Amino acid sequence: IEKEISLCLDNGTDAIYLNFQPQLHLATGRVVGFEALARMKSLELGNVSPAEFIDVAERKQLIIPLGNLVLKKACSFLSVLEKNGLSDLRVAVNVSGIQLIHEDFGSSVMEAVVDSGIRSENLELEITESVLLDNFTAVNKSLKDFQENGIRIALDDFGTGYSSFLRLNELNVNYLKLDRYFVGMVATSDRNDYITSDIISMAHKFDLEVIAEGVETVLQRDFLMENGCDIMQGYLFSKPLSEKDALELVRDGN
Ligand code: G
Ligand code: G
Ligand code: MN
Ligand code: NA
Repeated sequence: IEKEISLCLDNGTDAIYLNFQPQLHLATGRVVGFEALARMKSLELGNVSPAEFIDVAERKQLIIPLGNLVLKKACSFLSVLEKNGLSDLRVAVNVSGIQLIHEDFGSSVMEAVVDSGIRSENLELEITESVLLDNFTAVNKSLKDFQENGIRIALDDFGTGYSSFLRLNELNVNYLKLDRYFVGMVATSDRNDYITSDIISMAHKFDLEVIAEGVETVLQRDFLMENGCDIMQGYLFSKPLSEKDALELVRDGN
């Protein structure tokens, strides 16, 4: 896996590429953007899951260049969207904690934006709660810098960590991504539903929009809609798509 990542970084092989999962505005049913999800496929290894190769990249000091490659590919898709007149769609990129605390991360992101010529407002960074545990002040400051440059921030896997609940009032993020654990619990008991709907209303009190992940059933979607959730993502609407299929989806009538 390490060798494949290095080959991809050094020789520009296409072993690592992005899929794009559509995100839907619940009230209107329109696609508002995509989450970029890294994929690896090689002749020798077949398909390797991102959990596996991201972990290798993090341990072998390859996550910085790999993360930059992902940013570049995501910005390149954004520029394709813009060239197709779809300049109001966003693309969210998952960012590893190691990237986020790296001193050059801010300039790498801005470089990817400037080089591709995209609007920074269309780029979103997904961060996880864990990186905030040890580095709250420094990370929160860099999130603010991104926001001042137009870039949006989403807090991924919300509800599965511990830290941000308490400091949500200070956190410089635009979106909460409701972890699919909570979505999966919808309609399994009243008590679970209280938690899910309370997270949504609490987020709104802090002026955050809520993106529900892992929406698989009509029942879940209807519950989320009734409880004011803003955006959904999940197999009910679409699995992650190739760049070509993602473009087709939004080009043919969105
Ligand atoms: O793609 P999948 O649906 O299997 O994602 C598995 C995990 O891998 C998710 O937690 C996702 O956030 C993470 N992941 C996918 N692509 C990237 C990426 O480009 N960078 C980082 N750091 N994590 C990613
Ligand atoms: O941690 P993160 O939210 O970045 O991970 C996204 C992961 O969720 C990806 O692995 C993606 O393939 C997966 N995913 C996307 N939609 C669904 C869904 O509806 N159900 C399930 N179980 N997984 C999903
Ligand atoms: Mn994510
Ligand atoms: Na998630």
